[in-house]
Amino acid sequence: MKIELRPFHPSFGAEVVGVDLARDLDEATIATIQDAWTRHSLLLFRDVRMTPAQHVAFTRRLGPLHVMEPLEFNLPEWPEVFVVSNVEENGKPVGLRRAGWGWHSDGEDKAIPNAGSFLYALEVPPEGGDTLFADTYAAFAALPESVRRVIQNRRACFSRVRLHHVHYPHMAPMTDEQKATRPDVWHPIAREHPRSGWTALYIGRWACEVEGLPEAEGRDLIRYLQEAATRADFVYRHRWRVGDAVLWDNRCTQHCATEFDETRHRRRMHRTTLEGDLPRPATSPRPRPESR
Ligand SMILES: O=C(O)CCC(=O)C(=O)O
Ligand SMILES: [Fe+2]
Repeated sequence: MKIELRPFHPSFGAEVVGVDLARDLDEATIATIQDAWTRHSLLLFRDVRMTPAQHVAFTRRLGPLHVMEPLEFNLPEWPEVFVVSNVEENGKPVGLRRAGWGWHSDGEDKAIPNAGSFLYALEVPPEGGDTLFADTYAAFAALPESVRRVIQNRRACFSRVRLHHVHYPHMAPMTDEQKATRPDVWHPIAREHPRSGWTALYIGRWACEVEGLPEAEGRDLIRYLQEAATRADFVYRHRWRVGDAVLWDNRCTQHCATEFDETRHRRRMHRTTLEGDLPRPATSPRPRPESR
């Protein structure tokens, strides 16, 4: 069957029709998916039925996989599969609750952030629990020239240690041992995508300081940039159906999980994660072209 791409938002995202992810796909199909992913940033596959083994096998065709740590919320027999869920079995949570309730990209607070993530819906609530996605190429392109000049060749500090209590108030504070494994990292705010060469606005909820600016000024700039990055017209809301799988690019999008009634409904998602590379500054910025 021929692969068809159906864009579902004016600026990014496409549904991929005609691929069975549970099969061993040929090189040409993988190349088509890679190319579509580079152009659209966000790919949606519907009515997917795949085992954890097939989920891992498909994602691995796109690049090396990242194993989330601590291992606590990964499938024991498939550590490459990270579970996001509010479900408990035998009195134990099967996955991380409330993962990503706030705008971010995966691994932004790590020295090598994740290139992509591939989230697969196994159980979804009848309402709520949507995921929002923001197009940060569009956000960069829309920045006023004066702001572009300020962020050009500047980095932001992303800190798990400083912001853990803000973003994960329902979790235990970090131990000294955990803190030692998550040092602050600095990433370029105008980031060049390693495949497309286009410039994305790279900021997120773990950003807390801007290089060369007094702390308060840096925080104000981060707030401004985070609003610019998640402007309503650059946001797509995904309402999950069981069997949906979304592959997103963490280098040029942000996402935000939204709440649902956790006392009444179950939500269970499996995620594989692609290893990334060291973020490169966009030394001569190149906004994404209008057409895709
Ligand atoms: O559960 C979701 O909708 C997304 C959670 C999240 O941020 C992630 O899996 O990276
Ligand atoms: Fe996330």
